[in-house]
Amino acid sequence: MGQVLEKSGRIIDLRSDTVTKPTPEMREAMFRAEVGDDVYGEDPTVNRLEELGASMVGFEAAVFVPSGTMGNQVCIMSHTQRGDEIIMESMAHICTYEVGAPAVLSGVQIRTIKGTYGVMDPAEVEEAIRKPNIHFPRTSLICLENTHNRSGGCVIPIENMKAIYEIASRYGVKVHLDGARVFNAAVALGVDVKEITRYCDSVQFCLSKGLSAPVGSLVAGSKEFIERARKARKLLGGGMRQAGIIAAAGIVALTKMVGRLKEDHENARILAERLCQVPGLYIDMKTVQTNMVVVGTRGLGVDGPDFVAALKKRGVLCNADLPHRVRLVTHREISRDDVEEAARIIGEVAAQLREERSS
Ligand code: TLP
Repeated sequence: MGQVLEKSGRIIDLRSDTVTKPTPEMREAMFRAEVGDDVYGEDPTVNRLEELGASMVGFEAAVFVPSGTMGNQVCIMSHTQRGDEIIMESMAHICTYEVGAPAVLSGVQIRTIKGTYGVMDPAEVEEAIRKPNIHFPRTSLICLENTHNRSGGCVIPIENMKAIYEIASRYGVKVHLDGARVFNAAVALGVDVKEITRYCDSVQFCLSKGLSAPVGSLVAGSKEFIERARKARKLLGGGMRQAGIIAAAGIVALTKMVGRLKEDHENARILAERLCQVPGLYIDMKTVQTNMVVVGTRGLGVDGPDFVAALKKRGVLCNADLPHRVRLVTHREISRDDVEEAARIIGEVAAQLREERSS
């Protein structure tokens, strides 16, 4: 085992905020949760979570789904028809990390637009919306992602969302927000999350990332939309039974865990500032807006997966999200001390690799 493990006996896991475990308060709530069969709409804890989630993001209704991926897919399925085209940013989670699901499950094709820090130019979005022509598919949906994962957790400005939403409305096209980390965006902007979610027709947000619940996401929208989404969830096998057990943790996530996300953002900033000092590593500080730090390794002459493997030996876990880039994510189980320790280890590993490359 690496030095860190020898010294502190602990691993610093910066792979994702998905690794967070439920808090003692969540476990207590799970233990005590009142439950029923949710496919019959009879689980009081799920019903409470859905009402709470819907009201927090300013929609009429919500449905509890097992994952962010299912949340996005249920929304795509409910907004589109087979053969439609949906527009999103070229590095969106939906087209990068969801196994081609829109094509498989909904029979739609994706049209991508290259963004800057995850932000699409509204004029390009308007141009990409298909105008009537017998040859063209119908554009039925635009998907936004806030925060934007592959750009390093960047926040999509509210003005940009508003501009795209207004264009979409003019063409009768719906807007879905992949808000896996929308509460990180709200905290970073210092606004109520409703200020963000007002510019979409549906949103999915994850309870199991920085908010630390063990499982689950919510999909929110109009009553009529959520009825369709509930049916799509059933079709995908996501109709759960006594799901109040996990919904109980989700209620704690929404009521107790949002405010603390700012600690994760502060820790990410400190980590980024430290790593900026390491020769061979590249960080675009403009991307360090929430709880992620993406680090270019090209300057070290090392590719991302090799850097990940070298760090793992020293007890620091992270992921390579591009061939020459690693992603570090801060979360509730990463303290300020962990960040300092991780920065120190990453600096040492980088120095060692640099030396090896130059000898
Ligand atoms: N993202 C995960 C991995 O899939 C990459 C992570 O570690 O960041 N939308 C966005 C923007 C996401 O970042 C994720 C998860 C999802 C959707 C999917 O959520 P889950 O993992 O619950 O299906």
